[in-house]
Amino acid sequence: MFNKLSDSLTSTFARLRGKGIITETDLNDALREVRVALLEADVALPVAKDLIARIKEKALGEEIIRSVSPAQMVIKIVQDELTAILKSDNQALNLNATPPVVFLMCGIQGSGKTTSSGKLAARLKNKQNKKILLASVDVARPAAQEQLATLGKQASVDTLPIIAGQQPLDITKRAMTEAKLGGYDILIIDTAGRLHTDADLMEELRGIKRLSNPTEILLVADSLTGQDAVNLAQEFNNAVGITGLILTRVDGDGRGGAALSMRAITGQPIKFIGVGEKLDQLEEFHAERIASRILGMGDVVSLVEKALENVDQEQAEKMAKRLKKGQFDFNDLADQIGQMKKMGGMSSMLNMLPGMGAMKQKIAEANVDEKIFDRQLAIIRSMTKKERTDPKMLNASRKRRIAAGSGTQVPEINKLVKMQMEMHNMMKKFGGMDKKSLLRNFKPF
Ligand SMILES: Nc1nc2c(ncn2[C@@H]2O[C@H](COP(=O)(O)OP(=O)(O)OP(=O)(O)O)[C@@H](O)[C@H]2O)c(=O)[nH]1
Ligand SMILES: [Mg+2]
Repeated sequence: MFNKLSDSLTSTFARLRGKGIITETDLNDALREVRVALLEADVALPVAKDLIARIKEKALGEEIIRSVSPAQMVIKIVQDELTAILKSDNQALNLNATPPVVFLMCGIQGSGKTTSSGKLAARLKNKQNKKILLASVDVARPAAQEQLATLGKQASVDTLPIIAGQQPLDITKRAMTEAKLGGYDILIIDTAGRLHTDADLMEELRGIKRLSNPTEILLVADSLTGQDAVNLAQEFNNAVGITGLILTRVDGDGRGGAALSMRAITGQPIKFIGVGEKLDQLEEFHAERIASRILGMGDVVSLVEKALENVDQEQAEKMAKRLKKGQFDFNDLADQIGQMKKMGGMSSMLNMLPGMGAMKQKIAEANVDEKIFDRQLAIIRSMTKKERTDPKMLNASRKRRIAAGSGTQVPEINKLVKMQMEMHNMMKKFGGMDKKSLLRNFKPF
């Protein structure tokens, strides 16, 4: 569901990338697009505004000086702020009460309360070995209690026996007694989504809360909800004071803004996400992962860290010296290809690169084979020492000899020669760059 936001942000950052230095104008342009992307994804205006202000403050501050590259730094700041908005310390369910611990599920009609109650029960039973009692107090919709009983059966979790005609507050009292007497660890109360009026619904919820004293009041909300999400979350929060959110239909094609908005507006954590109709399709919420997904990027920072780890320090310094003089011959190219190989080849790198969707497609189109590194190295090894340091020597007959020696074809050698030339020209232009910039600008093909 985060694809839409992710797509527009990815194209914004694609324009930023490649830039050595980012001016305030660039930053403003980029942030304007980030803002549009957020709003288009249904992030509520105050939330988007606040986010942009924080990003701008950080990006213009001194943090950018220590950056990997200014563009990457901006992306990183955006990602960090998204993560900060989404993240919370108290994501785990609060079991801190004398059993039976009560969880109260609330939310509007059709948001996924009943399904999520079943999922949560299955999860707590299977993963934490808890003894769970499910109880539905939904007498507003026909067969609502039966629906929960069916889910309970599927999950092998007990449900409170149904007594026809009993009203929500009485059902709540009975559920409490049953949970105590039956030695249950947790009682999950599923509620109605709609009564005659919203005021009635809120009043009923307050009554159930008073009787059951829940440690968690979980607002179940459909992630496909657009701008309404904010009002909705606020309304429930004002009425009963929610302690957390369960976002459902994250498997759908919504625009992803609801998660950000509801989290920001209520200040309560997103505890779980529903990713399908089945009982086991409930996942813990991971802020970093969702922030990355929203940005449509891999972990830029870990990519750069990995790159730096793998670069042989000494070799990098030697290289830096040569670059200062604007030199780049086949020996240097061989070094670079070796480094690329060490870094785990293209495919593992691509998984960490930003905008990997677009990149991967390009790579697939270009039909790049990782074995290409070995072939390129073979070509360079088949050159004489002189040829390696003086690429201009490579005439047609020398190329034929090298092709025969390396088991390749002349066109491949031409490609490599062209690559060396391009690198050489680039190095001449950028002579004096530090090793980080060097890495960043190295394109193996
Ligand atoms: N794809 C998908 N479907 C879901 C998810 N969660 C719930 N659903 C479906 O949404 C529909 C409504 O779910 P319910 O759990 O009945 O919703 P509810 O909030 O209890 O509805 P009321 O009791 O009528 O207020 C069902 O068809 C569920 O299977 C989810 O995470 N992904
Ligand atoms: Mg229901």
